[in-house]
Amino acid sequence: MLGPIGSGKTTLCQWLAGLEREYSKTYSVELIGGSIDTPGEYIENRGLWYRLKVAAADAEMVLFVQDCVNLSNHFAPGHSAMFSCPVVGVITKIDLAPGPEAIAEAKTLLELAGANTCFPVSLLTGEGLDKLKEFIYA
Ligand SMILES: Nc1nc2c(ncn2[C@@H]2O[C@H](COP(=O)(O)OP(=O)(O)OP(=O)(O)O)[C@@H](O)[C@H]2O)c(=O)[nH]1
Ligand SMILES: [Mg+2]
Repeated sequence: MLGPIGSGKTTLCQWLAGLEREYSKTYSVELIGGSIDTPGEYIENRGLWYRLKVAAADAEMVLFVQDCVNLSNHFAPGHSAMFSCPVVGVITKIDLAPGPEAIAEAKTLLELAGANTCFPVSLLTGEGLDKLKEFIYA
């Protein structure tokens, strides 16, 4: 899981592992169920990108997580090229989206980063998670 601070990485890990959703700030790389969670600081600070590469060394898939409320762009164009496994985009907080254009903008950011398949989800209501899980575990 990789994405800006507060984008929903830990909450998504908790959903995927069937755990209670409980806010917990991520300070280091952590294993939650079958997911590798990373701190948002690792993408927001270029100097720490190498840590993401190390964290993803044994991953089968990388999820770029972007929420559609805070649309500040921390991904580089073609960011996915840094990883040797498939990269998928997850657009979170669709329950808070001010309108469909916010979701479309988040999708554009993820596509520019190289995540060509994107899943809009709400980690509050669970909307969209079935499709994402189907894709991940196929
Ligand atoms: N309404 C709503 N809240 C969400 C959603 N996803 C995450 N949140 C909330 O956003 C906050 C931050 O979520 P986290 O999962 O901790 O974010 P993170 O990406 O792990 O953040 P860092 O550990 O700081 O990098 C929490 O209070 C979550 O409950 C969503 O889809 N909808
Ligand atoms: Mg976290």
